[in-house]
Amino acid sequence: MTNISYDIENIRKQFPVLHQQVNNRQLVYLDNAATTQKPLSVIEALDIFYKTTNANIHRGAHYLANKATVQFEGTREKIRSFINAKETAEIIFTSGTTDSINLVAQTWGRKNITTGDEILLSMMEHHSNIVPWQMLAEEKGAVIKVIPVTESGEWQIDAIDSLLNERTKLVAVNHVSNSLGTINPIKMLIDKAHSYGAKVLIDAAQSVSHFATDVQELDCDFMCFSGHKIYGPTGTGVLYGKYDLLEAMPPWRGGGEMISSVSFEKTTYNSLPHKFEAGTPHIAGVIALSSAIDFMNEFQWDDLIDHEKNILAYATSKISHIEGLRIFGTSTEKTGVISFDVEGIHPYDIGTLLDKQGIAVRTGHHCTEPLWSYYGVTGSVRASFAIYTTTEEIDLFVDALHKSISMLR
Ligand code: 7TS
Repeated sequence: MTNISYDIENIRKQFPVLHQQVNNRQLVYLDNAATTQKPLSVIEALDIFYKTTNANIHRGAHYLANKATVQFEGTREKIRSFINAKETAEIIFTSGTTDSINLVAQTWGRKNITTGDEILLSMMEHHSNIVPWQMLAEEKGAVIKVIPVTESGEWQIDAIDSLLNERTKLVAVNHVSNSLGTINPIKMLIDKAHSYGAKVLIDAAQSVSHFATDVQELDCDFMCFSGHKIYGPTGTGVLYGKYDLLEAMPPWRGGGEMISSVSFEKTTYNSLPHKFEAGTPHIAGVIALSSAIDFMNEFQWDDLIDHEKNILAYATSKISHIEGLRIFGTSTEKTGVISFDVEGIHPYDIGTLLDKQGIAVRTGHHCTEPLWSYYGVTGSVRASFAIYTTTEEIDLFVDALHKSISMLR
């Protein structure tokens, strides 16, 4: 990555959506764990694609088709380099993390999981890393096991050894929790799981935009993320898989592009990665995702991490003394997420009053219902930060929070 200094004003200039009033107040966007805003370069890449290039890929021999194909495949190489995969064939484009996980469950899972096999998840998984495995387990008679969490929102490390055994076929966990921000010690789990012969899928939806990911160093078998959480377009996502695993997996969706030849007697399938990319993908989105990766590559990870740590520490110190306020997720290893509730007040009411003051947060269960059951609540208010969040915005948020609480008490 080339070094540019962390110039927050310049960064914010690149995000037009931030510069608007909402409910007659300056917008303060603190819902970045749900989706990040898009820099001009990404918005323009979509615009330019439709204005100058629009054509279907891998099909026509004409100029525009070739141009679109080169750009689309160029993104694949950019993603390979971004996560340090060995080969571009290991990068499958999907519509997002949810789609990637379902792909693995429906292909690798249906082929390799049988009765009595165990799938290990954690208590802090997003529903999209729970439900596809439950559906598979139900079909195959497999068993779901769960790594419990501690009060501070970290894995109960000493429970892990007793949960892994030779029946464990898959471990599927997030790198960072969307509800708590906890950065999980996945390398340790990957190594332990491998010692039992289990495969490991990492849900990196909440980590790829926060710190460097190196799939070869991690040695994970599968990894997935969504373009829209890394400043790219919605409807784009990535599944990384080790080549040999992907090669041995049957295709999932049938259709154009994923075949080598079709006859009514016998159809043969395309090589990787196309075997898993049936139909016309989100071509414009994938090409614009390349601009999102370029945007990320302009920074030094250390600068991004420092900025986020500073914002998190500042916000945490400003709200933690509020009477009756409880923060969920207090690990020392966490990204810029603060989930909280206030005694006697429903999170939704706080969220609604914050919105009236221009502050966008998320309230509810954030698709992690089992986690909230563990805490004995139905959900939280969640403020989540990004590359463009400023301390001035945190001040506006904290003032608005004080006002909201005093109105609701
Ligand atoms: N896994 C994690 C850890 C997530 O945070 C999310 C989305 C997903 C999977 C699903 O991603 P998708 O792009 O396929 O929808 N998380 C959130 C959130 O926290 N608020 O809105 C979406």
